[in-house]
Parts: sequence; C-alpha cells; structure tokens
Amino acid sequence: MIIIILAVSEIIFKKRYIMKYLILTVTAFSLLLASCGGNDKSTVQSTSDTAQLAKATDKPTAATTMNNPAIESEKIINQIVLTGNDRMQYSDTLFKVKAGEKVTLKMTNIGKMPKNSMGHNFVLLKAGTDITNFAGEAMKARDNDYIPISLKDAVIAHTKLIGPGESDEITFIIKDEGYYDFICSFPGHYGSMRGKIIVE
Ligand SMILES: [Cu+2]
Repeated sequence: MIIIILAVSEIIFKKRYIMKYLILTVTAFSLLLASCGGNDKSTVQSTSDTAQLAKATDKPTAATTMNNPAIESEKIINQIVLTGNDRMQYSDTLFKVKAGEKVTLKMTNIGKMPKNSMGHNFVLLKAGTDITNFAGEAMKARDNDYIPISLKDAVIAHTKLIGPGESDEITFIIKDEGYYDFICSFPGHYGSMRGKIIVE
C-alpha cells in the first residue's frame, strides 16, 4: 500500500502536477500514518517522503499540511507587498489573485548587502516555464537585470533588480486561472527565492 502511494506520488511529482495531487497524496500519507502509527519503518519512510514532497513542489511547507489550509485560506488580493532580504528570502511565497484583474506588486529589498552581490527582483513566469532553464539563461543576462532576452516571452511581469533599501512597483494581469511561479532571477537565488501565485 505504502509502496503504491510512494510510487504514485513520485510519478506525480516528476510530472509536476501541482497542488491538487499533492493534497491528495499528503492526505493519503496522513491517513496512512494515522492508521499504522505503530509501524516505525513506514512512519519514518512516510515522514521523510512527505518532507521531500514539500521540497519537490516548491511550495511553502504550510501549503503541504493536512487539509491544505494555506491554499484554502489564502485570500484573494490585488495588492501584493513583497520584500527580499540578505538571506535570499522573500517575505511571502504564496499569493492568490483573481484572473483578469489588475494586480499591483510592490517589492522592496530590505537587505543591506550591495546590489551586485545581493540584488533581488520578482519575475513572474508563464505557466509551464522550466524554472531551472530560465534561471540558467537569466544568469547570463547581467546587463538586463538578469532577465534573459531569449526567454522574455516566458515572463508575464517583472520588477527591476533592486539593491538595499530600494523598491519597485509593477502592475500586471493574469488572464488564465492556474498556478504561476515567480522567482528572483539574480544568480543563485531562485533555489530559495521562489513562490507561486494562484490565479482563480
Ligand atoms: Cu534575490
């Protein structure tokens, strides 16, 4: 039973079929854990796998918990306020907006490190964009605020690259419902500076 669920979940993650399936899988794990709490081996296996799941889906950990309160309770907003810091973190990694409505995003770099070593931006990518590939190309685009011209069609919106104490504000509209990734495209940052916008 466990093996089947693990196998299924692995396939699902490989295909990157985001929340819906993750929720099902995590819920299945939870039920499983509850039903065989005494079995050490399976508990360890399931726990570590759940942790991996959380990692693999690029979601905030809270979003992968039982009943998925982060997604469900996330309020629809049209003004996003975001900060980036010297530890390569965004202040928030999950937002929910309404399809077809204008969204304003203000991003501030609250760090102290110089822009050329710890600059940040917000780059919202079209659904289905390969983040790793995008980030790889972005690394080469220093002269363009790390927005790769060759992949500019994959970008829905982006801020400028901002240094300590700086802010940038942008507006954008996402027409279609779905899950959209955003990253900081400064070299090396997308691993930790990434999040999702849910469009309903
Ligand atoms: Cu950054």
